[in-house]
Amino acid sequence: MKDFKKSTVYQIYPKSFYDTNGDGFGDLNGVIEKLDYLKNLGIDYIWITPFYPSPQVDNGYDIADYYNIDPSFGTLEDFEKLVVEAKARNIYIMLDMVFNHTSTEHNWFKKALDGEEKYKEFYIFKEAVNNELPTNWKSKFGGTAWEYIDKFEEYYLHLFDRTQADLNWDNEEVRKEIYSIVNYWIEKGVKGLRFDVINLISKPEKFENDLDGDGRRFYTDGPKIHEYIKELNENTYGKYDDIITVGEMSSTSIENCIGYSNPKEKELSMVFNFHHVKVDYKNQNKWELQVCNFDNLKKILNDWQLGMQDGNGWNANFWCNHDQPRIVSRFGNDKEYHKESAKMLATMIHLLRGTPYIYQGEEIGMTNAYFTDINQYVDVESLNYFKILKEQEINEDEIYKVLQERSRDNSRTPMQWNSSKNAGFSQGKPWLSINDNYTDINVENGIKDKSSILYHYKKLISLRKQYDVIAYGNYLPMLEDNESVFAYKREYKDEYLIVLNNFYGREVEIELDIQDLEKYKCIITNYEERNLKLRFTLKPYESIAFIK
Ligand code: TEU
Ligand code: CA
Repeated sequence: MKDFKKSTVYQIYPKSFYDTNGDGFGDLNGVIEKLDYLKNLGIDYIWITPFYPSPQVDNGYDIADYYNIDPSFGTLEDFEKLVVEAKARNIYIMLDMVFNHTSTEHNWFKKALDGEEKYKEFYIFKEAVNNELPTNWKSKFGGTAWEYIDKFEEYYLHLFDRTQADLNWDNEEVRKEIYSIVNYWIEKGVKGLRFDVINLISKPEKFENDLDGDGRRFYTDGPKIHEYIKELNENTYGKYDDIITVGEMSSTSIENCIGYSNPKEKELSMVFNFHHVKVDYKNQNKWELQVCNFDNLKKILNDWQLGMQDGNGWNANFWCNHDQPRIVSRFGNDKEYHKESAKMLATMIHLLRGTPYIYQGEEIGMTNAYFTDINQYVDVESLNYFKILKEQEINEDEIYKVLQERSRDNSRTPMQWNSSKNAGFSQGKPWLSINDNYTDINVENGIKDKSSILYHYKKLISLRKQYDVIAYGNYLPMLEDNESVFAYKREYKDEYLIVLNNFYGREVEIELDIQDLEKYKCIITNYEERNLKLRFTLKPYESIAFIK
């Protein structure tokens, strides 16, 4: 059995990972073929984003059938083989469970539209109020959250795309269907579950306009959320002691996340939150640019580290996923300091208290796509916002600048395996353009060079297994007022860890207050190894960790 505090999770976006049949789409066999690469990296779990039958409006987060595999990804047999082959390499599979909504192509929704009352109750249909929409809530992908159905003279709720209808969790029948789905996959040998936007499932009793917001305050961490997660736990994964779970928590609070992840509460093993990856949003708006507010980043990460520790909660720590731009292009420097800044960011996040998640390609320093033509973009959110920003009469150059930084397609470009055609991802035409820098940034080059970003990640994964202080230690912020350095200490029994990270491309001098200097040894760095001193200068993007 694995200890999730000593584990590292690797996220695979299968559509962009490896294509084995030349149709331009990555597939499950592609994941199987690359298992040795992942074993070598040392990861413990693979989280695979949705591969179920889906019209792919939101790249699989619009599920039409929870019990099958979309033919473009393969078959159930392929999936079963993946579980077995992964296990043979001591890797477990974590599935992505999307239960806030289904695709409107799901049978439940189709039956609802056919007027079957039982299935209408699976969703959230409301009448107009004073000839207006039921509420003024906004979809997270732009526009209203309500879609009108003529024949019912009613609207249904969709917090995401109009083809992603929100499920009615207050209906016990819905909850039971969900338990069956989860148990079905557990029986197939799945050892991890990632629950998509799970803190949005409990809607308020009364639906009302949000006079100063987009509605999120009514359904985020909603009234029955803890009750529903406890019930889910009890009826599914809670019956086993070797299944780990992670909840994706949108706009949440530390207090709620302690509830979700404190083992006493019997809800989830750990939680993702997104506050630290919004520090470059201007006015909280993803579509307005601002440079990373470093003070804010430090404050948020320190508050979450300390808050979750005090409440015995557990964080899932990450910089990248399939919704986020590439971190080296974002808080690092993907030009002059590509290697240095990618390694610094890796060390920074992996040595925190919590379980680290790596998103495919992050371990070789993949960068943003920098697409220059709207036809290169595929993501529904990017396409919607391209229209919305145009309607706001923002000029096209500016819109491209925003998309180049914020589009989710940045993280979804195909994995760069080598410098051959299509980066070794596919023999056919890839569904999304490959980043031009693949001849330089790719796995094969990473394997050849012992000083690569790839080896740095490999080392971080093994350090977590080697030193208990990384897995279990207490967290203490250091140099809190420093404007360029993110530093912290960890302590566990008689083990001590010090981590120093320069977030900028200039030197910075720091002064430390530490006893027993000579007892500390360097365990990882992105420059030369050196000794700890009370006063020293960190080089551009330098990152160094010491252990006593
Ligand atoms: O994302 C939830 C979510 O709200 C965001 O990360 C979202 O993509 C972002 O706010 C848009 O700016 C999850 C999945 O990770 C995402 O891929 C899905 O599109 C979404 O849920 C709907 O299922
Ligand atoms: Ca394929």
